Amino acid sequence: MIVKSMTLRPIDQGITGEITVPGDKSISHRSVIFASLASGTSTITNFLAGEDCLRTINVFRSLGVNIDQDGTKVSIKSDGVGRLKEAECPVYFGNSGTTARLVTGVLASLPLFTTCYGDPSLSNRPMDRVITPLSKMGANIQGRDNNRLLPIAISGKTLKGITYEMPVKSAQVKSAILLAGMLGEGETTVIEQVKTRDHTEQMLPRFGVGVEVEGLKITIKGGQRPHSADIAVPGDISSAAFFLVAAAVIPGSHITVKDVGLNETRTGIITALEKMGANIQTTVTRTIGSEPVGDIEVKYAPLKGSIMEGDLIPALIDELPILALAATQAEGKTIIKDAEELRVKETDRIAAVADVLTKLGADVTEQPDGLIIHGKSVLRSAEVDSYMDHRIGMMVAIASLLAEGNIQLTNSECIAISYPDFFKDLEYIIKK
Ligand code: SPQ
Repeated sequence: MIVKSMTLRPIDQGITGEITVPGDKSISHRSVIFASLASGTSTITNFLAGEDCLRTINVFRSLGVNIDQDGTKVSIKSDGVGRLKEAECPVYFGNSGTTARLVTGVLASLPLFTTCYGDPSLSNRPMDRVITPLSKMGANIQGRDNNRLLPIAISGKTLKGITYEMPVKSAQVKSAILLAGMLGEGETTVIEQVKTRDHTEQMLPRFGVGVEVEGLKITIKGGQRPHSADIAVPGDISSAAFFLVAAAVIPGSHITVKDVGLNETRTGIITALEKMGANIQTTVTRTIGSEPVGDIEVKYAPLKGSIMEGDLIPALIDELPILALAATQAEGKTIIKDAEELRVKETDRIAAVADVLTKLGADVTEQPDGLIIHGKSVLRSAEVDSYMDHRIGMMVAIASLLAEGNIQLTNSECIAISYPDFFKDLEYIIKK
C-alpha cells in the first residue's frame, strides 16, 4: 500500500479576513434521509458534498430513490417510504457513523432485507448501541461479534414504540430510535442523559412530522409519514472550528467565519474558547427553519487553561481534537473530561490526539475519559499520521501553522470525508 504524505509549513504572521465553510455534515445527512422517506420532490441547497454525505445519497439511490446531486445542490424525488425497494447488493456506509446508525433505524422498520457494511474504521465502531434499542422495538438485526459490529443483516418489519433511557450520549442513537418510532406503531420516547445535537428533532417538523420535546425527553408518534420539504444547509461549525482555533492561537489574527450554523447544541467550541479567554463575537444574522445561523469573529488574544466537562462535552464532541491543540497554546492546565465517547469515533480520538500532539512537542496526558494538557508548548517539526481520521488530519494542518519547522502529515486524504476543499480554504485565509 502506498501511504501518501504531505509537507505542511509554518506561517510567520496571523491569519486575517472572511471565510465561509461548507454545509453542515449532520444536517446534510438528515436532509437526504428525511427527503428520501418523504413523498414528493425536495431540494437541498448548500449540501456538504463530502464523502460521508455522498454515502448517504448512495444508500438511498440503492433503495430506489431518485437523487440528482450537482455539487452542493441536491434534488430528491421519492414516492415515499412505502415505495422504497430492496437493495440488490450490500449497502456500503463507508466511514460514516451517522449514515450507519440513522439508516439502520430506518431499514429495521421497513419490510426489506438489507445487508450493510463499512470501511475498516466504521467496522470497529459500535453498532450495538442502535441494535439493542431497535431489538427492544422488535427489530430483527444480526451482526458480527455477537451483534456488536458491522457487517449487519437487517430483516425489516413494523416495530413497536418503546420508552428508552439512553445509556450513551449520542445524537445518532437518539435519531435512529426516533426514525424507527416515526415509522413504527405506537409512541416512542427517548430520554437523554445530557442534550446532544438536536437536528433530527428540529428538522422532522419541517417534513410534517410531529415531535414533542420536553427537556431531555423526546416523544414521537408512530405511523407518521414525512412530506417533501426544501432545506438550506448552514455552514458547519465543526469545520469552522479549525479556523476559529487558528485565529485564537496565532498572534496577529483576526477572522470572521460567515454563515455558520449556531444551534446551541453545537456551539460548545465557542463557549470553550471563551472560557479560555478567547476574543470571540457571535452574531446571529438569520434562522433557517428553526436553526440559527450567523457569523463568528475571532481576534487573537492570549489563552489560559480551563476545565471542559459535563453538559459542555456533547456540544463540542467533534471539536475536542482542535480544542486540545488550542490548549497546547494556553498558559496553564486544561482538563478535558467526560469525553469517553471520543474513544469510539473514526479512531480512538483520545489516544490519537495524545500521540500526535506529544510527537509535536506538547505536554499531553491521556485519561480514560479525556486529556490533561499543560501549556504553553512550542510545537516542533515531526512526522505524524492522521489515523485516517479527518478531524485529526485537519488539527495537524492547523498545528503546522504554528510549528517551528515543517510537519509531515501522512494519510491526509481522509480530510475529504467532511471537508474536501479544506486545504484550498486554508491557503485562501493564510494568503489574505
Ligand atoms: O458520522 P460520524 O462518522 O460519526 O462523524 C462524527 C464526526 O466527527 O464527523 C463523529 F465521528 O460526527 C458525529 C458526532 O460525533 C455526527 C453526529 C450526528 O450527525 O448525529 C453525532 C455525533 O456522534 P454521536 O455518536 O455522539 O451521536
